[in-house]
Amino acid sequence: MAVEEVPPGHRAGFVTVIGRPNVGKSTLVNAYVGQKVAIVSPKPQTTRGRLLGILTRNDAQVIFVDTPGIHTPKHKLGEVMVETARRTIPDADVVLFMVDVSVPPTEEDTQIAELLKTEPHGPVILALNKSDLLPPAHVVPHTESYLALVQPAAWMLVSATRGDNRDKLLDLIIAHLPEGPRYYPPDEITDQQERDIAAELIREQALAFLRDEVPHAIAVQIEEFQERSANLAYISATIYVEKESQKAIVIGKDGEMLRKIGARARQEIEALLGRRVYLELWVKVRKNWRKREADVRRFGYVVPER
Ligand SMILES: Nc1nc2c(ncn2[C@@H]2O[C@H](COP(=O)(O)OP(=O)(O)OP(=O)(O)O)[C@@H](O)[C@H]2O)c(=O)[nH]1
Ligand SMILES: [Mg+2]
Repeated sequence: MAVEEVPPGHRAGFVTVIGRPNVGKSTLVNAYVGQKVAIVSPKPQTTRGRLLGILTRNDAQVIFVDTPGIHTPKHKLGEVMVETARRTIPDADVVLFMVDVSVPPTEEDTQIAELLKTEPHGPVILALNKSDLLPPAHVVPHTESYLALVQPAAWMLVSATRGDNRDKLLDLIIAHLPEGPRYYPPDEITDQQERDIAAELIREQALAFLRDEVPHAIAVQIEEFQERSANLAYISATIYVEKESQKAIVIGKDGEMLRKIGARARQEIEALLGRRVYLELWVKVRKNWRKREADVRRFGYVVPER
């Protein structure tokens, strides 16, 4: 690949976004990239793998590494997720540690701060997210509690959804990146294939419509992805669950739930691909797959190689 011309002083590097589940890591990465590269939901443990969101400007290329929320795992899938997140730390030029500042630090935040003491890492920037939900009386005590946990190179109160301080945080991140040329062509926004994002968009709708443990027990596999014509793609996918009872819930009465998930997912995939999509969904049981190493791997959840 030819080295692209960049202006003098150009900065580039990898920024791993770590934090406990549900603090808004994927929301922030999507906002910076300007497109949905990572799915988002109000439920914890949405992101399951490492994925890139690439922001290219004239003066900088920031490669955000979105990671699964760090938590105490309860099954093999959880172990792979947490290990995946941990592994990104030593390779990053900047660690963006994100917390939910609207609440005080939790046990998981403390665990992550401990993790940062053992893993070698570059400068840490603390993103105090969800500042829009922070009651004024709590601004100082919450901020101080988080600053006591980790001594960051810099920190910022931010709202990923409302946009407050998002640009300032980005300037701070870029200021901590090394000078150098781009790693990726300027039009590249992620490392994922279209079919991988399509599978994630189906899982996102399952997370949106289903309750309790059911959405967490889901894995989505694309069976077929065909271009039927210049403006129509045919996609067939299987939604795997862990129990017969979950299968019944995902399908719903007279197939109503599956139709709802499919209709919304189809719209999202059409927006991604920029063409019409014919989406066919199937539901199958793979008993306790999250506990079985071979199944977890089969569904594509593997700790990435260095
Ligand atoms: N009020 C408010 N909500 C936010 C903000 N940022 C994210 N959220 C919401 O928080 C929820 C979780 O967001 P995600 O981006 O999926 O969180 P995550 O950290 O990637 O979660 P995991 O992938 O599970 O680790 C979603 O409902 C978001 O809309 C924010 O700044 N303010
Ligand atoms: Mg996420």
